[in-house]
Amino acid sequence: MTTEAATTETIDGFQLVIDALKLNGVKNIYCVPGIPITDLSRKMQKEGLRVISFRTEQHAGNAAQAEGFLTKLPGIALTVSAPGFLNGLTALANATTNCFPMILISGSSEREIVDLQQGDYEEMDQLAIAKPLCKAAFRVLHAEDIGVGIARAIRAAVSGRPGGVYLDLPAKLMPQEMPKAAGLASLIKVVDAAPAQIPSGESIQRAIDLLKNAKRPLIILGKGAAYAQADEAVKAMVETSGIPYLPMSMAKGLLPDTHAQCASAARSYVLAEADVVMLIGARLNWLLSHGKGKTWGGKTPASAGAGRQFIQIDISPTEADSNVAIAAPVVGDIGSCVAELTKAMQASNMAKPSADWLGPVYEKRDTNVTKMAQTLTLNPSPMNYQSSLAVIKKTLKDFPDTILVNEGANALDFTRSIVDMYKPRKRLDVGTWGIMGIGMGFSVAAAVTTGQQVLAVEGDSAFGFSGMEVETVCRYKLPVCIVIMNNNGIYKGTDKNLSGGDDMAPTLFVKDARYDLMMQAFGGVGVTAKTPAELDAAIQTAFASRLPTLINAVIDETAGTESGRITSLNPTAAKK
Ligand code: OXT
Ligand code: ADP
Ligand code: MG
Repeated sequence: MTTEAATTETIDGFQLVIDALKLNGVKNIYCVPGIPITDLSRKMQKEGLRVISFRTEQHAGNAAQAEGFLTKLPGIALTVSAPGFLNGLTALANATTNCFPMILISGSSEREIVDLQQGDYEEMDQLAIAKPLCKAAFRVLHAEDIGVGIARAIRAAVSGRPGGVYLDLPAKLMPQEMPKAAGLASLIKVVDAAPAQIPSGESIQRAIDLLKNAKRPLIILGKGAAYAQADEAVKAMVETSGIPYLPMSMAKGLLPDTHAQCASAARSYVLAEADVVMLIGARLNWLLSHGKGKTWGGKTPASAGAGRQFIQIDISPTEADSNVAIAAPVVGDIGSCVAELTKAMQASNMAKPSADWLGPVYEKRDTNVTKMAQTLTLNPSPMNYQSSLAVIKKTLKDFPDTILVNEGANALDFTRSIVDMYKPRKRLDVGTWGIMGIGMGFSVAAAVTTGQQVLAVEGDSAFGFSGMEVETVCRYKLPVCIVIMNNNGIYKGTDKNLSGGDDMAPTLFVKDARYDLMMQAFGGVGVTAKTPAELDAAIQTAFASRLPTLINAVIDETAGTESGRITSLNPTAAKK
């Protein structure tokens, strides 16, 4: 190449976007192609990014947020303009709500036309619409700013409290050319995007003072603690303290659910009785009854003096006091905070909780575990949630590396309490919003990101939200085994049309639907299981072959409860 040719060599927006993502360790792109990002998706694949193409953007977005939770790096979703962008927004908002890092990159139409509302192809002011639903939103207009745009998006997604970020790339940006050397020099490899945040010594001391004076201490581990990937440090702190702990749903397995200090099976008891509660990466939102009321034994929290006291470890300095007074906020990253706490516990020779507290907690737990074990041995016909989930419980015990994806109402709640988890970040579910539709997107990302076997336990309604993505599972030949808890409807299959008319009740679906045939349509394995033995055999075959499999597990249609375990949030049902 002549010197003259070298100086005029150019690079375009497509290549700069790809190079910037690769430079920052991005490996997977979850997308739905179309104008204006079809060529971008093709070029990404050509350049070695794994491009996983979905049937609807919501599920591409769900995959991106699951990858974010599993890896601590932002998962990337790529969509077309207006309608595709809107389809991706539910996932972006859900990621932000759950504190999962992801970046939604959308192509968009011409700014000049959009701003004058002149009716461009798929015209929409996407940046303005995305802003309230995510942590940060950026638009790049010039090729030379692509490096900065992607660096800012990555930092915003993973630093501090993680969340969703929107990156708007107008169609005109992609073919823009600039001198190659300057273009490459404009790319930024983000350094230390989520820096350690060390808690102050005073905050640690305040927490230790509370714990030392506690008579009935409790630790609550949330999904932020699982996300933090500080597994050994959390384990060391919990074990040094000797304090019983409760895992929130997606923190199950951070320490094995069979751990001697796990109080899951005594949940109501410990929440009502504990006098000092240490929250680690868990918010006092609706899932914890906002820290007050009946769940908490009706005791009023107080920042000083009598009543229950809270310690809250969180990376967000504004989380404390959001629902009740937090007597000892510890602000920092979980790894650093729990390491400091362990040191302080050891240095001060902090005593373990007394038998007066541990005795009743573990007695209650053991009684409930025994009661549950008895229920699980029953083999009613038709199969119910308990007898089918006894099989899944055994599966997770035999294959603890399996990633369990779980959604539904009863299908969610029974699975959470029956199926023990043994390893961190192996349970992905409906999270903070209780959102249906995460099933197939989360399953695809779990398989793509980790290579592990995935088992998706789905209510039949829940599955319907992302059911078409079984084609995606089959197309990429992913080791995903889907079990549909088929009870013919939402919550149960026996509702009546209150008008007495011919239409089915709004909570019902076609009776005895053959979801297994959907899987067969795409070359996957589809099986119906009517007994625990048939379910077990089908799962064993799926795991041995690692073939995409869907098991239509026929559940007693009378077995469910309205809204599962959250009936109290549904005032009409609660009165029934
Ligand atoms: O201590 P006590 O005695 O209380 O007992 C507790 C534990 O101690 C004990 N336990 C154990 N015992 C023995 N051994 C072990 N190992 C053990 N572990 C625990 O068990 C009990 C219960 O324990 P748990 O679960 O820990 O405690 P609890 O009190 O339940 O916890 C409270 C919560 C709030 C933390 C918990 O309930 C929770 O996490 N809940 C999440 C609920 C949730 O998010 N639900 C999903 C949303 S419901 C609804 O909105 C649905 N929709 C509407 C809709 C949605 N969501 N999204 C969109 C986009 N559109 C619409 C729809 C459409 S659900 C739904 C579909 C439903 O139909 P499906 O067909 O899909 O599903 P089916 O119901 O199966 O038909
Ligand atoms: P759960 O639903 O399991 O109770 P939440 O989503 O309510 O969990 O809470 C997660 C919390 O974890 C959020 O408040 C978030 O700020 C916090 N968090 C996330 N990552 C970290 C981290 N690395 N260090 C400290 N806190 C974190
Ligand atoms: Mg159902």
